[in-house]
Amino acid sequence: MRDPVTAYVALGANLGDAAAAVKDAMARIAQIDQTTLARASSLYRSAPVESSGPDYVNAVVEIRTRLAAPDLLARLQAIEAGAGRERPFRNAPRTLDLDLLLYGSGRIDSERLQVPHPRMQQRAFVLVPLAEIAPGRVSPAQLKSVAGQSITLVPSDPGHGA
Ligand code: A4P
Ligand code: MG
Repeated sequence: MRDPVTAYVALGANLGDAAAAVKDAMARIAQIDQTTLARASSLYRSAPVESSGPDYVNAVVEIRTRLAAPDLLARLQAIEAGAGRERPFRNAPRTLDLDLLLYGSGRIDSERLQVPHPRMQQRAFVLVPLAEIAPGRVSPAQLKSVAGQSITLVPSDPGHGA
């Protein structure tokens, strides 16, 4: 059996109850076989970047998984489908988007999967939550380069154990 790999998954949603969709997705990621949820960032709100519709809710989770990266992607896509994700066009508003950001120190460049995620360095909605849970993975210079993009913490609701 392969050793567990530390991986990071970005979560995003901007249709319906986006915060609930992101929290529910975190719970589903924790249930993926051969995988444990190690850390979850706070929830953040950000304006759509190269996309449309309402503000997004974004977060990042750290997992440890024994699944190979393509198998992990398949599990993530099944969770997206279960959340009612439709794909009318690229970057369409979405009920749930799960992107594999990092898979250990691996580099993957296949048609279906590119890791590290090719657009993560340009996006505050990825780098800010990633820096919260994995500060060693994001440099101050990288954070500074996206500082012009507005992103705010979603107030947590203590009544619901958040
Ligand atoms: N794919 C390749 N590499 C990966 C990877 N590392 N993780 C392939 C996940 N999937 C990967 O993705 C299309 C195909 O990318 C998949 O079939 C998979 O084989 P998709 O989720 O179906 O399509 P998409 O969401 O339109 O593309 P993608 O790449 O997820 O979009 P982006 O570039 O990530 O942008 N603004 C804010 N504020 N917050 C957001 O969360 N998200 C996007 C999505 C745009 N603007 C946003 C946000
Ligand atoms: Mg995606």
